[in-house]
Amino acid sequence: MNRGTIETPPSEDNPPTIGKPSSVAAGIPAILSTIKHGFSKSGLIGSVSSFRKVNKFGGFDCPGCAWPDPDDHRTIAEFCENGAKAIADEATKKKITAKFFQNFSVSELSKKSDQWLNSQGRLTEPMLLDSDAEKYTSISWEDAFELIAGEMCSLADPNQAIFYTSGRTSNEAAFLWQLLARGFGTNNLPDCSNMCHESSGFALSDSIGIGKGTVKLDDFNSTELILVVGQNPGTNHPRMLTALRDARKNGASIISINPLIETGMKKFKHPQNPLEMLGSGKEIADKHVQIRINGDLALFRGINHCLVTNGDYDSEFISKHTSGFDEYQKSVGVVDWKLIESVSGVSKGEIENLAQVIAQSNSIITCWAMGITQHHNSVETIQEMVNTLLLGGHIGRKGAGICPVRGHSNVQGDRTVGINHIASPSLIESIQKTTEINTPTDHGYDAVNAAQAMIDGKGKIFLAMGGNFLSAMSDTKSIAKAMNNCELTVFVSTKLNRNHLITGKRSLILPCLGRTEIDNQSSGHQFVSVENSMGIVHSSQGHMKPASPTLMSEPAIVAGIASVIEPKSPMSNVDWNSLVTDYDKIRDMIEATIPGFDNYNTRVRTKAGFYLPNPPRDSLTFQTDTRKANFRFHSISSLNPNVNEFIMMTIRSHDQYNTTVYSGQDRYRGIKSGRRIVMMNPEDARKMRLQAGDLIDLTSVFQSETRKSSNWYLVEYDIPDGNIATYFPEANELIPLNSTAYGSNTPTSKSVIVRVSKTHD
Ligand SMILES: Nc1nc2c(c(=O)[nH]1)N[C@H]1C(S)=C(S)[C@@H](COP(=O)(O)OP(=O)(O)OC[C@H]3O[C@@H](n4cnc5c(=O)[nH]c(N)nc54)[C@H](O)[C@@H]3O)O[C@H]1N2
Ligand SMILES: Nc1nc2c(c(=O)[nH]1)N[C@H]1C(S)=C(S)[C@@H](COP(=O)(O)OP(=O)(O)OC[C@H]3O[C@@H](n4cnc5c(=O)[nH]c(N)nc54)[C@H](O)[C@@H]3O)O[C@H]1N2
Ligand SMILES: [Mo]
Repeated sequence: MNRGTIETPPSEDNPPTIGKPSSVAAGIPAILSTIKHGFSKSGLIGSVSSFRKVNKFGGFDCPGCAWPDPDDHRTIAEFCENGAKAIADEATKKKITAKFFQNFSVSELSKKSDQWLNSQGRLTEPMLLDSDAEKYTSISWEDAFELIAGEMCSLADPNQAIFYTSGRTSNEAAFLWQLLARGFGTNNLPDCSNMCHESSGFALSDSIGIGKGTVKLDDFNSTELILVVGQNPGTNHPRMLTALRDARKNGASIISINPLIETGMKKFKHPQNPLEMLGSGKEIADKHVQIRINGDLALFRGINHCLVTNGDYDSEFISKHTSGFDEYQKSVGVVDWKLIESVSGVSKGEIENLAQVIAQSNSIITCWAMGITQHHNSVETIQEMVNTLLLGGHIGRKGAGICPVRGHSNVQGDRTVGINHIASPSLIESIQKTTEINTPTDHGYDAVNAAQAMIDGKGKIFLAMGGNFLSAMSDTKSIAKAMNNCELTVFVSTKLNRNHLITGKRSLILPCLGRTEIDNQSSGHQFVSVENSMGIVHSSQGHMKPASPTLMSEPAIVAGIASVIEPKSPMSNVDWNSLVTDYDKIRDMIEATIPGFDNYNTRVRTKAGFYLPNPPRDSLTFQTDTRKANFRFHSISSLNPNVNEFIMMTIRSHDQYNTTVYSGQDRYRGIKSGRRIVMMNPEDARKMRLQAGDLIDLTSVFQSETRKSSNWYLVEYDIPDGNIATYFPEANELIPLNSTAYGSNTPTSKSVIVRVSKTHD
């Protein structure tokens, strides 16, 4: 039988076209790009009405990222160029119907590019790929739910089912999803967090007793210093640039620590400020520290060494609120500067200067994202960055704190309402109380372990609430094997992606409503709720006509599956279908189960929503083993590539949303077309006898394994020597499945050792 494959990645026939990186982010090009995306994809009327509602009180939450909106005011449009792309992509007028699937077999579709798949439009009908079929065909919602329930109830062990979640899912849908998994009898709840900020959650829970940040947006207005580490806000969190610009206006210094000098950190023109639009843009970062990939633990060790040995620390805060300082002081007292300089690529003098700036700042915010979380030593690095803040007492103080900047717009909320492969005793107890579900106590699979279980034949049904597990995960070929090993794969999705084509024996696509669309249930027009990066829970309500009358909402799909399972294999006292007639009932159940949601239905209806409790921020209370914030010490580890090996990071371009590719352009970095590119330092290229435009092969080396990927074009770029950059998801096949961060088990998407050779050498 001929099914989809990943053996022939769609290659690019032409070399990339390259210009100069931009010096200013946003401004006129961003507005033009916004208009182009909004108008061409969803039509004039649709785009104007959807942009008007985005991130406004009573409107819908922008699906672009998890950056918060101001508490008390919203500017004319609290959205950005890339949020607009995400909205236009969902609001597209193009549709995929059953006829589309008659025209193409999955094998044919699997040979198309990611950009082509996404551009075919919204999924509109439930589709089944049957055991021996080569094409998807229509199926009714009832039959789809019967099929899923039938397969699930015939499993020998509930742990053979895996329930994946991507971070766009609302609190309401996510809460029901984890109830279904746990009611069915498993904690197999991997989610995109496992590939994203899991390292942050893991490190922070141990250091400060909560796996979240400790700042509010308002803290950016009164801070003296902001460190932006391993993050590219100009592309991935453009609304953050407004906060950075305002912080600078108020006198804050901003330091960017990144192997690349990203455009958003150079200059910014606010698209809604006419005066700024006329000028040459406001400077953002005062300083760029062009660190080597994976050099951050060494850099912060050097900084903390200086702070401790110079006596630049807050003894009162340390003795009152922290534990472990004495041992930490001893351990950082002696450092190997040669090692620090070679691993970080930053000189001792520069590190001493940074330490001085830090010592002199009365309030510091440290922000980070994927440049920090996707390495072997991410947890160690994050704990060392937290140590810097603990030394100066920068927690629970105005203008200061920890700020991991989340990615998917509700990834933090999904975790809060129970999407977690580990169920805490208190969660187990409260779920039992509200639903009579007996949650198993064993840990379930995270993303990497779920993939391994499917490869080993232990996982037989893979159900995905959104996302694109195949392309988002490391080691694409292994994940394809994992998918093919399943009896059934089920995808609740809005757009077509590669995972729909690399499936189990049988596969279902269940098309759902998106954020922008009206969700009508029997009690009327519903809203959902989400939590942003700073712990604010607020409502999100769609206003657009759904792409098709056949679409179901995510909560209704979960209830549809659960209510067919319930009589076959009783699991709870939940009346699933009644819950989704009115989402207030789901919120009541969340309130009864999850701490911090008191008066949920009332408070979520207030203008800007409400803050969830945050003990370190609110009262300097730390729910750790010592009941204090912990200093943790870890030795500096490094990757040690051999001569002629490079450390590769896989990053996002300006024209993609994770695995959704909008175009081959990366405007801010000056890439006009081409995604199969390798950014390399010109000096390294010369040493390797390579030049821009050469076609090259990449071979990753991990333990005794190698993985090869061909057809990459060389681009000379300002990146530290010994480092290269490629785009995610094209380069994911090079990242070994078992190459993960200690503690968090996150794939090391920013730390891959590769060899580079000219194709056909
Ligand atoms: N438009 C758009 N917005 C998005 C997304 C999207 O794909 N498109 N994705 C969303 C999601 S899920 C997430 S998680 C976020 C991701 O947001 P980011 O974390 O900003 O995304 P990446 O492109 O992975 O960028 C990582 C940055 O870290 C730097 N870096 C890499 N390795 C290192 C290192 O070792 N040390 C340091 N100091 N820096 C390093 C890279 O040069 C790059 O600038 O964005 C969210 N928002
Ligand atoms: N090499 C490498 N790999 C990475 C990363 C990296 O930096 N480098 N980053 C990692 C990170 S940070 C993340 S978060 C993951 C992302 O992993 P995922 O969240 O699994 O991937 P996405 O590409 O965001 O998922 C896109 C799909 O979600 C579906 N979708 C969109 N909106 C909705 C909706 O409202 N409801 C439903 N049900 N479906 C919807 C669409 O069908 C779309 O095709 O990738 C990770 N993988
Ligand atoms: Mo993410």
